[in-house]
Amino acid sequence: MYTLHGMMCSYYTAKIRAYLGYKHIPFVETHDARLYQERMRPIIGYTRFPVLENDDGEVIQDTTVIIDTLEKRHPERPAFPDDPVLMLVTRIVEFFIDEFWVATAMHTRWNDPDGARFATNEFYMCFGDEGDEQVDWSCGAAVSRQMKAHLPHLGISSESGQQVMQRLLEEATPLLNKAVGPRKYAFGHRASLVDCCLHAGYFAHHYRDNAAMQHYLKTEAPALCYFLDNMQAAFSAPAEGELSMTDEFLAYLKYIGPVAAAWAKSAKQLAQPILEEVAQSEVLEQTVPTEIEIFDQTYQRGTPIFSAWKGRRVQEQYEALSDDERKRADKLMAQIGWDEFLSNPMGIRMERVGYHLQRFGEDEIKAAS
Ligand SMILES: N[C@@H](CCC(=O)N[C@@H](CS)C(=O)NCC(=O)O)C(=O)O
Repeated sequence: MYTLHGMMCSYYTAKIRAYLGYKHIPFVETHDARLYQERMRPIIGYTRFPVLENDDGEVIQDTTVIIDTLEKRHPERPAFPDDPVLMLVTRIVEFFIDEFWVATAMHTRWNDPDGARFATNEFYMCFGDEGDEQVDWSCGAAVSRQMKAHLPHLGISSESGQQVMQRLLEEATPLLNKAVGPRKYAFGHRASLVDCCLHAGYFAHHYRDNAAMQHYLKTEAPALCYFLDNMQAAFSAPAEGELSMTDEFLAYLKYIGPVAAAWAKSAKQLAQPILEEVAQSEVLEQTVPTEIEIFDQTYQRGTPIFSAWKGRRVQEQYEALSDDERKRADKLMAQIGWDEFLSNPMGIRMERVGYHLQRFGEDEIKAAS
């Protein structure tokens, strides 16, 4: 039996909850912050939600690593598409939603006073209302302070950054609302990992926080709301049938793809010199300043090297394709703006060792330089 240490208001917890439900993997979910601090934090070495604990003592942190591990261990009701080209698209969406889109979720939560009030109150309920606001994770006020401290490096404390996020939300959401809905998933009539990612992109913040974005979704994007409720109860989501690209989802990908690719490219360029310098055993946790051109504006934000790793995973999926698959992929990648990123590979690889990211083996470095 697995225990999911998460929170209802946590962006990434929604991805794993949907995944476990879809997979029919038995689990219990706990929102006990004290239990987390006492038992999980000493093992992982930092506080990050969600964490998955197995009865045999195994503790896995990071949604991507959790899903990679469980998908191998529990092949029934596969969440990864059989078609490697659809898997490539899944990795792109995962990269975008996990690493970039999260800024839209932080924006609607913390830059809307109603969202901030709602979230702070939730943190009080989860973490308690007595404690030192300056001491990490000691009470609701301390957690709110820490979360708000992320706004500058997400590029959403400036007015221009907020405008970029708002426009992205208002233009991408109607497209997704056309692509998913009742009995309708991103790749047709069957759910898969990409749906868990999209669900996470909206559920905890945009959909659940009692703020203007929630009202917008309920009034303007009812099919997407239906999908989000459906994925929250993903146990009953269908696991049979072929997955395929739909016209509606392709329209969504054509919109978000170039934004995601521009940022992946920028992260790659900035990560490369760091990777060339660091020792292999060094923990990679740098955040580098990145900027991309979007809507005729320069959007600046910090990019953790972790995001470059997620971009590298997209590239690895592409590199594993056969010649025929690559022909199909190249056509699609050109349509969604990922051709340039994928044709200029980053030589150096990274890997997760324990709960940290490190540069991959020495030989790799020599070969790349
Ligand atoms: N890459 C991680 C991200 C997890 C993450 O950032 N979780 C947020 C809550 S939704 C968190 O714990 N943030 C704490 C912090 O940033 O201090 C994953 O996919 O699990």
